[in-house]
Amino acid sequence: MTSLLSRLSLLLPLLALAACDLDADIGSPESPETPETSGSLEVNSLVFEDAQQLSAETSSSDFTSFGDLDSDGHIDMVYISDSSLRWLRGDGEHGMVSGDTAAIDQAVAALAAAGEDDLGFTVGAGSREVYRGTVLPTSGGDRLLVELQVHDNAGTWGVVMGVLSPSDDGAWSASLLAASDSWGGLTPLADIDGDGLSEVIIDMDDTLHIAWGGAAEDTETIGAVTLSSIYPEAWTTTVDGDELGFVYACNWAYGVTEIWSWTPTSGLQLVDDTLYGARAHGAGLQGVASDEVWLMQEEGFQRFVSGSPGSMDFNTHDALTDHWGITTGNFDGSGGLTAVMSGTQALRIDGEDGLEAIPLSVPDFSSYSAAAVDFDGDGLDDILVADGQGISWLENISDE
Ligand SMILES: [Ca+2]
Ligand SMILES: [Ca+2]
Ligand SMILES: [Ca+2]
Repeated sequence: MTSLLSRLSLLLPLLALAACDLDADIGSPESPETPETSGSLEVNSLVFEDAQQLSAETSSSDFTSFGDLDSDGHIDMVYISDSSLRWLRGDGEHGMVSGDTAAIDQAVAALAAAGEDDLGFTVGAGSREVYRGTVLPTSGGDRLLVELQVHDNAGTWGVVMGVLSPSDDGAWSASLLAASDSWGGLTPLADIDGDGLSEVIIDMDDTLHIAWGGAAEDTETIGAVTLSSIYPEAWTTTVDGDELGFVYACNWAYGVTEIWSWTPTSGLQLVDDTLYGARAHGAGLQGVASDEVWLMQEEGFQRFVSGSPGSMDFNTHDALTDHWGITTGNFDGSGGLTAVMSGTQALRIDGEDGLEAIPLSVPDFSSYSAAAVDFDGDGLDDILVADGQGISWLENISDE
């Protein structure tokens, strides 16, 4: 286990970068089924402005997630640097400034301490590393999912995972969801039971649990997976008929290897364990309901087709020639998925017919560290690039 751990410690910063795009595909919360007739923003060519630097902060090797941590109506960016959670506040004037992390750091320390009973050891001084931080969209104030690797002074290690919640006075509180001596992950769901609070999936010890409302005291075990994954992804969507559930992609940092689905009626069902895809995508943020779930595999997209069990049968075939150079998001305002890569054509997924090419004008950017997010809130996802030069914004200025 020690050699695996040391290998993982080396790999984690790189793997986090690989996972960056996975969770940052933020689209419109509502995804119309038929954008042509819904009066949506859908545009038929994409135009992006030259890069504008938002911040000199560099985070090229960091996991990124987006939300509004201080409830001021402006999108903020959460990332990890030196094994700590950091955030950049969107200032509403096309800039980002470093957010104060003192209160968040205190809550992270409290979370680590809360895991000690389950782990059976005391977390040593300076032996706490955040390996993932994900925004949990929450009305009234976004919460944060935090995953920690901790050690005692003798080198025994474990994983502690929980939810950080903001309060009006700027303090953050920590709530423990799970602790274990093996790797696992958390991922946000939308509000499935309709009580107004998003749910959280806990993937730990080869078992999936739902923490209803993100509360440890309301946790339900829903079934076993082959192996708990460290960067799981899930999208809340209709899984079988009209029943809301989720599609779950196991990602052990090397790519998506298994897809599962769950509804209250059908429970946890294996959709496919024979695939291997670079990234899974919903048409929006993971904690927001999505009409569609896609897996990017080799040179095509595969779509989740609902059923009991569902399948990944719909395939766009070989439409993509360079899947490492693609950033996906709601770039056309339809709520569906659009893929942007270097060149003069973007690809739009048409649920019936596969992919449609549309004209594109975009400056060169490194898609490896890019994320889709509607930074200015105009309904069209923009591209944020986080690299050694800082954080840059490629504003989406496509016209209807
Ligand atoms: Ca904000
Ligand atoms: Ca709920
Ligand atoms: Ca925008």
